[in-house]
Amino acid sequence: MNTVTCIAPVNIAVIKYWGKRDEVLILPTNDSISATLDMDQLHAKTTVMISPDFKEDRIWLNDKEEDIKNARLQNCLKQIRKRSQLPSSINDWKIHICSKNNFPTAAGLASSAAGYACLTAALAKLYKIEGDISTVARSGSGSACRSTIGGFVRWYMGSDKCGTDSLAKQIVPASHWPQMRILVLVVSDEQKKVSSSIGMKRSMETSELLQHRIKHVPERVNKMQQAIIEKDFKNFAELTMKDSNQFHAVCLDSYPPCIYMNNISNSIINLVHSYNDAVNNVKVAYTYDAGPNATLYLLEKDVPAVIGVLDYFFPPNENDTIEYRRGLPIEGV
Ligand code: 2P0
Repeated sequence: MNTVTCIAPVNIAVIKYWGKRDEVLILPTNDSISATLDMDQLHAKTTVMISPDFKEDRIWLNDKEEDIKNARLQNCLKQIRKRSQLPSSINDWKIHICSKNNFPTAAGLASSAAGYACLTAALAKLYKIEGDISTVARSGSGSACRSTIGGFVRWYMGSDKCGTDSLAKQIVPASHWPQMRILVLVVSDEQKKVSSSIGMKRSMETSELLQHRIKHVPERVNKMQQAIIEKDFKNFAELTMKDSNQFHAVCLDSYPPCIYMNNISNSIINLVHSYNDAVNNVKVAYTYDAGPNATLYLLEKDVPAVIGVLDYFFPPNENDTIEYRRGLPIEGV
């Protein structure tokens, strides 16, 4: 086979990854947990080709040629070629990579996660690699390891120095909790000013709160895993919101602060708490990545009522492109 095309979805963390203990190998300071979205929704699509006619490795991202010498890209390529099952004569051929996202890049919608997961999956297929590929995706972008697997996924921080045990594993498939839905509210599709990599480096160097967080995340991760296994939405939702809030508090505690959310993001937080108070239950949870866009976790039966409230307070714009009427299911791999 000379050409392989793969699709990999975005994942949205409910326990956030923020901080590296090794910048080069991309080893995190804590475990994290996410849900991988359905394939049909926000995703990256990558085609890789190998040919004796290609003179050099090349990559195009969203129709624009990028530098193949990028260190993270090279990390992935080296690992893949080392594990390749192709005959060595073919292994030496050059490759061309073409990748596209169907959503805004670098706007806090986990574009690098989907991108590197997709690239890794396509290369693994082309080079006939078997076994775990999450460690390869991780070396491209940390959160990408979680997008190589469907359902609810835990990225174990691992303990060895080479990173061989810093990998993603499925907690449960999407079919375990088929009522779970995700609404992505695009507040802004502008590129973020401080990239996640720079932001988390700054937090590691300057935030005392991050040191506190690192000590307490292990307990929270276990509680979250339990809530998912027991399908306990109330605990799941409260842990999700608290973790998002703590992550953004760490960002503000960094110096200079990383300000990812804006006034609309904050209004959505207030709206979610007001809604939960009004119905006297925890029906919706928000979470924010390194950007102003909100992701809401809720159950299918509550989607119509929540969308009604959102439409009332944030009337849909004629130009809105992302269809969120039904809520996005998580991926059922
Ligand atoms: C997460 N984020 O757990 C957290 C929450 C952003 C906020 O993982 O430097 O793009 O490539 O490893 O993977 C974004 O971090 O950073 C991220 P690198 P990555 O989803």
